[in-house]
Amino acid sequence: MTNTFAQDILEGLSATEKHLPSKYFYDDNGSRIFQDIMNMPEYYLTNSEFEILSMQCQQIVQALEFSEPFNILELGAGDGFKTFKLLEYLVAQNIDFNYVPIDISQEAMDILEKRLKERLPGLNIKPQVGDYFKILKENKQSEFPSLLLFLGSNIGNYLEPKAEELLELFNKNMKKGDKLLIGFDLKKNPITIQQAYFDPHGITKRFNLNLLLRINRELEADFKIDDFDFFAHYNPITGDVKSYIISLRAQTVQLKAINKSITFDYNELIWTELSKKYALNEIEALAHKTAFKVNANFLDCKHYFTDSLWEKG
Ligand code: AVJ
Repeated sequence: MTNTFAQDILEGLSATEKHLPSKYFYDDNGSRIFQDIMNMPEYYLTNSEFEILSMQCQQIVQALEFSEPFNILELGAGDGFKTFKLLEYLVAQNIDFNYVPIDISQEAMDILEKRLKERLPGLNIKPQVGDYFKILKENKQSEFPSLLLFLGSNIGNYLEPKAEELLELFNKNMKKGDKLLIGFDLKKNPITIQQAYFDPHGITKRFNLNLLLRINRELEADFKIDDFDFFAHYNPITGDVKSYIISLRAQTVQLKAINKSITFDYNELIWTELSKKYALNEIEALAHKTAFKVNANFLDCKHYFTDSLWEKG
């Protein structure tokens, strides 16, 4: 199950239709570029979810119906910017809870911990760097109820069978009555979505090409970044945004660390990411299929995004 970086990259680049896993975008540098994406006006997801978590935190906390103390585990916390408003509300209400942000970037967790300790001195925070499921499994032993946060539309990165598998794994590692607050980006005007992912500033391009730089560094490869470009496309029927790296020339790249070479055709594509958009009825169906019950949906005023509150039945 634990494929290494080298194995995953080689497998993806050896396929007839080349692909690379988007989870590898997030080295320290990639996590920083993702912060830049979240700050672009076109990337509406940030503001939509921020609005939900700041304007509706009272309703969200009410809907939990938890006894105190409880745990909040955030999967892929990043800079925790969106979650701040919810945490701030809980601290201001003197609600007794532990906040456990989890991320694969040590740098992101260090920054988050430092910032939260300054801004919310009353907060109980225990950051964890590493594997979601190991931490979730340990948390299942906790006597306190738990809220899992899987925000920011991270679920959109998974193909349907993988999304179901992941949600079933969450479910298995939760106690009856535990809740999951999960962010879904909703289907909307396709132009709005297209602009968020194929941005005019070239930031999302940098985010994608950074993966080639990471391969250069970690696998001693010789990708020439200027010989690659970026393309993203939204299909409003399926709800799929697909992102690609384009090879601008016929070229061969050496991966010295694993003694392999990869040949690219002129204009050949490498598929790098899926960012799936959902309709509310599709979210409902996904919850039921993975043994959850939907307690509530919290939408922003434009109806661009929902934080959906699920309960383990
Ligand atoms: C972090 C997975 C939610 O798919 O919207 C942003 C990543 N990719 N722009 C997304 C991303 C291109 C983002 N997620």
